[in-house]
Amino acid sequence: MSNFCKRNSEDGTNLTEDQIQILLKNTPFDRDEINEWHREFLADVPNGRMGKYKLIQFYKLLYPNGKCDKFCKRVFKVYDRDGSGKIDFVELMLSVSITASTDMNQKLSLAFKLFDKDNSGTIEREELIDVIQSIYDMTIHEKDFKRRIDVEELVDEIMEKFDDDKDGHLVTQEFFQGCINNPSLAELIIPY
Ligand SMILES: [Ca+2]
Ligand SMILES: [Ca+2]
Repeated sequence: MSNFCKRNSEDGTNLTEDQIQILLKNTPFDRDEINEWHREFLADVPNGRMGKYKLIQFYKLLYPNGKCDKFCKRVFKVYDRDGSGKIDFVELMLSVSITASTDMNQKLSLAFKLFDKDNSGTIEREELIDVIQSIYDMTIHEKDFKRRIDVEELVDEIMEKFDDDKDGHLVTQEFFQGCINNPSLAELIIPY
């Protein structure tokens, strides 16, 4: 029996009770919704392990005229919590539920991870430029998106307003507080 469960959880096509419990605890979805999401996930990703290419395809549906590759590669790294090189159903649901939620702290903490490319625990100017540029490459062509913005200028403004101690690094507190105090800037840089 235990071997059977283990095999199922490893091949990613079955939801274990442990996984359901994690999702019930950490997402707004109930058991039926989780099972329904899982069925749809498997219809799209039959082996239960989503690779980078699949994620890029998904974003291309959302932004058919944008360049999604770079942003997707970054998102993929953040969603792939255990660094296995694939996104499983639980990882996808945990991240998607944050982007869909109204919990500002969770959203900011996901955004912080997105920007902190080298996992140093702080966000640097170059990281902001790089990630914001990739967001714009993806979204700029959409007609409802705001006019083209000079990314370097935008980043200068962010550093000016967010970096309280002017040391060139944004710690979590500076990033969170900066986004809360400057909602119009936050809106430009948080892609969900
Ligand atoms: Ca960093
Ligand atoms: Ca600082």
